[in-house]
Amino acid sequence: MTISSSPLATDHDLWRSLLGDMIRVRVFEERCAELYGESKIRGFLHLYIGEEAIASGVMSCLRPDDAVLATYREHGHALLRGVSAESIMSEMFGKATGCSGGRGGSMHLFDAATRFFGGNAIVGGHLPVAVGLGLADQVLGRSGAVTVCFFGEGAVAEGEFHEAMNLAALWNVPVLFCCENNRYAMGTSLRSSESQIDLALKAASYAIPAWSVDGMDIVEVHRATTKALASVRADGGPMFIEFQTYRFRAHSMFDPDLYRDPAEVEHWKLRDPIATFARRLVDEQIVTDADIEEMWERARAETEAAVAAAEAAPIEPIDTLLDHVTRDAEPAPHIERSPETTTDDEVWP
Ligand SMILES: Cc1ncc(C[n+]2csc(CCOP(=O)(O)OP(=O)(O)O)c2C)c(N)n1
Ligand SMILES: [Mg+2]
Repeated sequence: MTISSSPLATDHDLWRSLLGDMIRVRVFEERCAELYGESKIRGFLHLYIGEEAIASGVMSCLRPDDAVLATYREHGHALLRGVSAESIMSEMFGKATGCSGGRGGSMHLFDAATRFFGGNAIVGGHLPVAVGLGLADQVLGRSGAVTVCFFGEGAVAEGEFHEAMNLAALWNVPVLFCCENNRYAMGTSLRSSESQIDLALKAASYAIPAWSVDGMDIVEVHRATTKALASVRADGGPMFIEFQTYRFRAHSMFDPDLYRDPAEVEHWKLRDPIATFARRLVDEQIVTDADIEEMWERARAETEAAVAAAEAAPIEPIDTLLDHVTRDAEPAPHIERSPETTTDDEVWP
């Protein structure tokens, strides 16, 4: 699907706010990278830098009663869904005030109040969950509500992708599938792993209307999402958008990024969604350079306040350590324990 890049004659407030959204995500994540270097954030950390136009464009089209699911590269999605920077940062610090109580970390941000269903670390694992949420809306008659499911192109190699596409179409559930195709699944390029790399065609083969959109252009993202959501809300059935994008950083903080030609990375950086959109808005006299500098300043202030709150927050108290932990009341019958083995009951009260 191609949408012309005609001047942005109307909706100036919207375009300004979308630029501000992308900047918020960029600033937050650049700070996260620093904090990782200082071991304030530990475990895994997957940055979305370069892909901000997708979450910013899509999220701006959603209603409070919609549901959102994303992958482990989800800090920006959570932030733009309305989860506070403070509770996200605290979660990444493993603090009790984090949105998942400090138990999830970077990959497992959750927030029931904004219907943000993760933060999912298993590739493709949340697609069937999205279909289930959409089915619940349908069965409960919550007409017009849509479940929006973000996932990387690596998920198309998983069985869950195909199961989810099939059932979403078969049961006509209101899900918007947003495939963030950044061309690599860790170090594996799409070209080297899939015989069919037209991802919209894969979705269409399940009778789901599907488009491919430039994910580096927030105007295209916003316009395509607006149209797709209108269709899902009206007809109830699923839609699929492939957003073509690129991550500027390595897969995660552990990845030496040896599989990409540096020239390819530099080529994509020329299409930085923030820099290109900022230039366009200045050229079209929708914002000034001073407005843009103010957006960066505001985002820095928001992020620094979140860091300060996360630093000051308490770690999980020891007496809640076993909350949310479940186990079978009796050991499974096939497990034989030798007398020397410590039993569960000795460890867990
Ligand atoms: C089922 C499963 N297999 C393997 C992994 C290990 N893994 C973590 S991220 C990743 C790559 C996923 O790439 P993609 O879906 O394109 O998302 P991206 O990281 O590019 O945003 C893999 C294979 C996993 N988390 N889950
Ligand atoms: Mg990918």
